[in-house]
Amino acid sequence: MSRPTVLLLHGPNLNLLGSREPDVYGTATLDDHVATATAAADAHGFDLVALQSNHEGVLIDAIHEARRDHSGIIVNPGAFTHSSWAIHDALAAFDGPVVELHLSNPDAREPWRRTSVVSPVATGSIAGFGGHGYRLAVDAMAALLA
Ligand code: CA2
Repeated sequence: MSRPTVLLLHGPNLNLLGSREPDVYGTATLDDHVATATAAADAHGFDLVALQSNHEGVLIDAIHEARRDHSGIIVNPGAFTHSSWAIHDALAAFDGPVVELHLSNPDAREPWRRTSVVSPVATGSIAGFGGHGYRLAVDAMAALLA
């Protein structure tokens, strides 16, 4: 029997991780985080499919395709977290569990980061734990899929 798959989705500028703002986002690259999450998922018996895009429509298309292809979604929407009702609507149309993930704690930063339009359509949110958040997000997803 084939293993379930979970979409690990990253939004704009997260491809720059490790190259700038290490005080906020750490020194690990996006590939490092994907490798951490992939190993954690493997231990739980599911596979991850990772995608990063700087383009809102690409992210929305991936969420739509997840309706057919994936059991759950772990998503760090980047700054779209705070503005994209289109990503909100796409996630609302996904029937499985959605884990919202942030490296930093947006609530402890600038006031405009305190609103997430993704949180209302996420099963739960993990923020502020840096790279460790990937393990927490995968553990949460495993519990939700069990
Ligand atoms: O803390 C997070 O994970 C965020 O989703 C990161 C977003 C930010 O807009 C959210 O408020 C919180 C920004 C990602 C930008 O990442 C960069 C990485 C390195 C250099 C520049 C930007």
